[in-house]
Amino acid sequence: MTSKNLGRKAGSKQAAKPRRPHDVLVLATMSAGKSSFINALVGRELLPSANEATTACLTSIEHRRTARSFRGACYSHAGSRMFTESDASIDQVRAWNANAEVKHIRLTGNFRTRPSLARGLVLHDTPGPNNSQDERHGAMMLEAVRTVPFQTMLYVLNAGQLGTWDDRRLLEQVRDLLGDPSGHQVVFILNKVDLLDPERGEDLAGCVSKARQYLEGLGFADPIIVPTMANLALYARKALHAEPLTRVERSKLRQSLEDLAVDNQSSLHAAAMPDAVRARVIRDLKKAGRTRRTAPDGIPTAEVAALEQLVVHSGIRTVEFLLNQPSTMD
Ligand SMILES: Nc1nc2c(ncn2[C@@H]2O[C@H](COP(=O)(O)OP(=O)(O)OP(=O)(O)O)[C@@H](O)[C@H]2O)c(=O)[nH]1
Ligand SMILES: [Mg+2]
Repeated sequence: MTSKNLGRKAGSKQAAKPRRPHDVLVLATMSAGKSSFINALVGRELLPSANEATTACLTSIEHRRTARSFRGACYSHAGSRMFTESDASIDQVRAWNANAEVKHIRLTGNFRTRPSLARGLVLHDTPGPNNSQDERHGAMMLEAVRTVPFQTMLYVLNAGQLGTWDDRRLLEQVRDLLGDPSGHQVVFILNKVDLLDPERGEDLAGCVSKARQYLEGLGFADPIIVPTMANLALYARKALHAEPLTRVERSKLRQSLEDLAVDNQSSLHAAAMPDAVRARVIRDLKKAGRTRRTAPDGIPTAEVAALEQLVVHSGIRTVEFLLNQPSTMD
């Protein structure tokens, strides 16, 4: 595999199938939550995430509905395949990511999303470029922007650190590299909104409006901004699959379910997006509230509806909808 086709394996069996490819490049400064966000979309903990420089390689994850497990392979800087795995786990991905000889990891599997995402979706995770310990992270991110044939860019903003110099520099770089922005769909993810404290004046609508001013000032006209809580969406999806959560994860999930019982629409109303998309997501929220889906082992049936509503409220469902319906953004 050469750096020219980092996104897709040319000549592979999948390329022969008729389908609409949709490559999505995920960019942000370090620790904004790119990998966490992708884990939430995939519905399982597949990519390592931590509050320090974590992702070191370009990691491409393709959604294949019929797959029973996540198949993986990693590639060297020279483009040769180094290792393969028929059932890749987060530990395997972590080991490949830590190997300095690995440049690119490819994974293929079924994203646990309801309703299912469109076929042909490939999410490309990149390293945060502002790692002062390792300049290769910045070079890797830039190479991904130049070589991945993406149609959509998800740019993750950290709601708790809006407008840092590093973020501004990266956005200016992205804007200049994109050239004509109308050639791509750009969706801004305003992640970690669970950290805002409305009682201290950090309200969500104000944060979205600040983000909008910031982005417009940098030349991104009328940006789509989706507030998200990637961590909570992943915890909810893990709970829905009866997967174990840590004590801290359980307590954060419980707290957000309590918050949701008080207010479950403000994040959807605060989002900067076309009204048609908002209306559709609010319909999904109501539908999730009425769900009668059988609960997996250990989850009270009543909680399934609340967990599904939390996934919608977390903003993840909005992004899934935007990815499934790119034309809504025209
Ligand atoms: N509170 C909160 N924390 C989050 C959220 N999303 C991610 N995090 C945390 O933020 C930290 C960084 O997340 P990552 O997903 O590793 O960030 P990244 O952008 O992939 O970082 P690099 O790969 O180093 O560039 C981790 O500790 C996550 O648990 C969120 O929605 N809310
Ligand atoms: Mg990462």
